[in-house]
Amino acid sequence: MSDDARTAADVLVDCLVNEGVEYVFGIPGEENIHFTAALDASDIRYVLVRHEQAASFMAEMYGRLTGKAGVCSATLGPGAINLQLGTADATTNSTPLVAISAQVGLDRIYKESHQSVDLVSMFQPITKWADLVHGAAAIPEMVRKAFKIAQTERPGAVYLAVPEDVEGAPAPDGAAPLRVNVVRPDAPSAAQVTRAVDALATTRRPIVLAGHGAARAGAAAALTRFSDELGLPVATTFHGKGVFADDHPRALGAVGFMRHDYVNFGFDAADAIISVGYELQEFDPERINPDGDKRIIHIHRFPAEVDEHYDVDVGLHGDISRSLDALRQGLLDAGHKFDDAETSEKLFAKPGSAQRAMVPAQISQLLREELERGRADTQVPLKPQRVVADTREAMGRHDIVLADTGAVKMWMARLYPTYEPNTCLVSNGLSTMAFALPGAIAAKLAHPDRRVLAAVGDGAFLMHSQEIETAVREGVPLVVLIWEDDAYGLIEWKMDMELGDSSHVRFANPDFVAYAHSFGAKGYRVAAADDLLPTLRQALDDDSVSVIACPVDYSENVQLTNELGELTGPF
Ligand SMILES: Cc1ncc(C[n+]2csc(CCOP(=O)(O)OP(=O)(O)O)c2C)c(N)n1
Ligand SMILES: [Mg+2]
Repeated sequence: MSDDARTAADVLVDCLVNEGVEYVFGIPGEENIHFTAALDASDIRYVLVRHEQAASFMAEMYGRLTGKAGVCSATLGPGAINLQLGTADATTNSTPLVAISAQVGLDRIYKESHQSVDLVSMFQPITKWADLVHGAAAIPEMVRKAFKIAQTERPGAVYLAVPEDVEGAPAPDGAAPLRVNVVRPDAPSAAQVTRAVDALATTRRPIVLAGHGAARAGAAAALTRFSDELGLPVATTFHGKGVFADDHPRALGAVGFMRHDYVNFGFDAADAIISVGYELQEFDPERINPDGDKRIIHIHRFPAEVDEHYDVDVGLHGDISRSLDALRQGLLDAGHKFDDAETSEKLFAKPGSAQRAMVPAQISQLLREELERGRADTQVPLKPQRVVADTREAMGRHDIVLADTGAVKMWMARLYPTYEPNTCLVSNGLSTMAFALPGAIAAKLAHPDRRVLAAVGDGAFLMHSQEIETAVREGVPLVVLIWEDDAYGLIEWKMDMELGDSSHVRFANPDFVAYAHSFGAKGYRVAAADDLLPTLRQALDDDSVSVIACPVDYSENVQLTNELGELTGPF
């Protein structure tokens, strides 16, 4: 193309290429045809979707798995508005995402005009930055700024509106992408480390809480060293699942369930929380510090949010692995080691209580036993524990499962043993429904070498089932496991628990096998409990798109919350 024919849209695409963008997820519109054409002429793969909201979830999951902002694109007005749910989900889930939409031209944006709404104002509260591209010359700086903001801790979403007359304008002479620089974290200050060592010296039973930030920072190895050498137990948040392997002897499991779960016993007895990359949007700190009396060491890239149940004693701000290593060394040098043969008994025994000591192994044993009971159960509809056990059995350690929002998330997040970060993905910031199927498409594109499974409720599945067509057309193999209860199960659970009855939560489903076939995907129905594992294996080994409908018995839900409510600790 001669330089004369180059448009601002070409500059925009050059800038995306410069940022390392591999995929743009979206639906074109009349007002961004130059952008779409420029993408087509580039090495970026355009993944055409069937709903812009699904594009936003795809961009989010790509960003979550790679640390590089996922990009979604839509036309102005309705298309842009459809991008908002995944955009908000990305911001609340600390995930880098860049949403780009068209906007009406500058020649009419100031007046009442067809399809014109103030998109920038609509995106502002759900992004770290939202702005209108005022002219072609601004594109290199605005794109660089967008990616820098989206990808810098704490990551989140950014939105750019590109007016129709801007994208089609001639490219300004010399407009070219800017050099990509990355904000790098440093070591924590020596003074912070010393203060944290001193603070922990007065504690007897600290517990480590590893959150989403630890997963993003790649801090798994440092976290394991920290626990191993100091003898400290580790719980994770739902987003942190896998950053500390669940088969490690000091793993306590994931905290975040709506009731006092097994893992909470660890927090009940602790007098300090060493929190590693935890963000308060992941779950309310009141759940682990109800009296606000635990000493809190906050290790993250940035200072903590203010909350009366999260009164930080010392903050270590810097690279998370380096902070963990420095604190570990500081504690060892000062002679503080929390769990050797003599102290392990004391670790979880409340001072002055007759309660027998609880060591981490006893907590993880409760989780294991629940899963084992499920594995052996043969009833139909299947027990949730059986579905979780068989899903775990069918998946490899690196494979990726996305657990959608609903009762399904609760069962998966609390029970699914996870061994590597970002291999069990939930949305627990915004907790949106329906991200998992579109998200699975992006997960497979980000990691073609891994097998990907979306575990979704029947309610959430039908919110974005149209994306099966996208997966089939784009040749993206994945498995969708539908937990079928003919209801919005989580809401029914809450109503049953708190009101003793439920309303407006039950619905009918289509024939999921026929539905899958109609898209050219494979469809299975689990008729016996022992069918689930072989069906999962067959579908996962198959290089195609498969949908498995599995009836699930959610009478287990209220039973679980009742049991947990009565469980005071068999210790
Ligand atoms: C987009 C969206 N709408 C509504 C909700 C509230 N909500 C949370 S879980 C849930 C029910 C989910 O039902 P289903 O997908 O069938 O999963 P199940 O709970 O039955 O496992 C609802 C309505 C939400 N989180 N997100
Ligand atoms: Mg359901």
